[in-house]
Amino acid sequence: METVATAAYETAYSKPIFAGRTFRGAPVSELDPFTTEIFDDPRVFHDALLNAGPLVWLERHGCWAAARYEIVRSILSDWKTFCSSRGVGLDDFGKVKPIRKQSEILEADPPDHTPLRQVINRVISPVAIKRLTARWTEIAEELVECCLQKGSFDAVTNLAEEFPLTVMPEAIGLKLSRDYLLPYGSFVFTIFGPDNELRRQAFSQAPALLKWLDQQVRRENLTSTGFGAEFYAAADRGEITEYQALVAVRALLGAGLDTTVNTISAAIEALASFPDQWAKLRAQPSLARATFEETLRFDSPLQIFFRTTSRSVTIGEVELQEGEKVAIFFGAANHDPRRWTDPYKFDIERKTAGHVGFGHGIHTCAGQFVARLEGEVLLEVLARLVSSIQVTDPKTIRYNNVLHGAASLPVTMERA
Ligand code: OVV
Repeated sequence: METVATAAYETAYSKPIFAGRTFRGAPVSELDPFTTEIFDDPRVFHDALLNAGPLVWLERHGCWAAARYEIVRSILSDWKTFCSSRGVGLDDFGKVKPIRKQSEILEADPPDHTPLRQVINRVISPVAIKRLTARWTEIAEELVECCLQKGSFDAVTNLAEEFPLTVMPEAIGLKLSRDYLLPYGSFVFTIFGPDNELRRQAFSQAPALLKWLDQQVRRENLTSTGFGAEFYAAADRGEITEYQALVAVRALLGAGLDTTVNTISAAIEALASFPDQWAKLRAQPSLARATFEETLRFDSPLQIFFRTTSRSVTIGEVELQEGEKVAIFFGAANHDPRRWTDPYKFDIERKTAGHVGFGHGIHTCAGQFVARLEGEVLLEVLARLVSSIQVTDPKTIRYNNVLHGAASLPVTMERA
């Protein structure tokens, strides 16, 4: 197996990426991927993983890292061997009790996973959500108009957060406060990571967040139209249990906000950084959906989920035993030069099919059509109403163990 340790890798972080040793035939990294130095600049680390071979041993966490596109796809395709029911974070639910009640959609394998997934697929299918387009376009136009009046504003809080926070509670049918939506999303994702400061901080917020959540997801606290009511209607028809309907609402709240916020701000940042692509989008606003898709590849909002081996398996030359954790690096796989030409070029006309920004296989993002509609609507409105986007100050990063995105992105926009 190739082991790579070039000069660039040696200097990017506080310690070398590779220890110069192997473990069970794979290169060993002593570096902790769940630290601010890598959150700030993941590319060097990702390129090193991609170069090193099919698997790298992350010594700090006692787990494997998979970054190459083909390996990532093959792991995600093989849900029998690489299961989700033992958790998609670093904790093995076979050994550690989950802090949230185990998700019957995210943290489940077939056959348990299947009925709920089918209901979710139907309730938020492309056809089912199409009716939202006109209303969401209106909201996006109002919001962008409001930003244009400000001139200078924060593309994260004023736009990337504001849009999903306006359209999603209404679409789900939430009656109660939206105040905890983003904190809950951050919490859910960061606890997939290792026991570090970020995760301990999240734990300290758990009681308040889980109490809020418990109220939000109840049938009586949802409007009679909306995704939530439709999940409960499916329960009434006996397609899923009442509890599974609750799990579906909970999944929308956890997975459906921070992820799109990050993708929208990433798209705005990329369009500001690649003026030729912004010009292309302005000339042809119908490229909005493709722009959102390329953003998912270029700057993937979800960086890492884990799988657990349910039996022994060989990847490359490494023999994995039952009960091992593998970290799937979605963002890195979306930059694998074996698969993508010029991977760090943002190209809205690129053929993005097959990117793993929404994952791959039976657990592929269930909300992907909702996310795409949000992205398409907002970017199309920007392309029509805005002539220029300039980043005026460096962005700040929102630190999270598995999500990647900005906390602030100061911009100015001019009216078209
Ligand atoms: C994909 C995802 C993220 C967060 C939470 C859930 C799912 C859930 O099922 O609760």
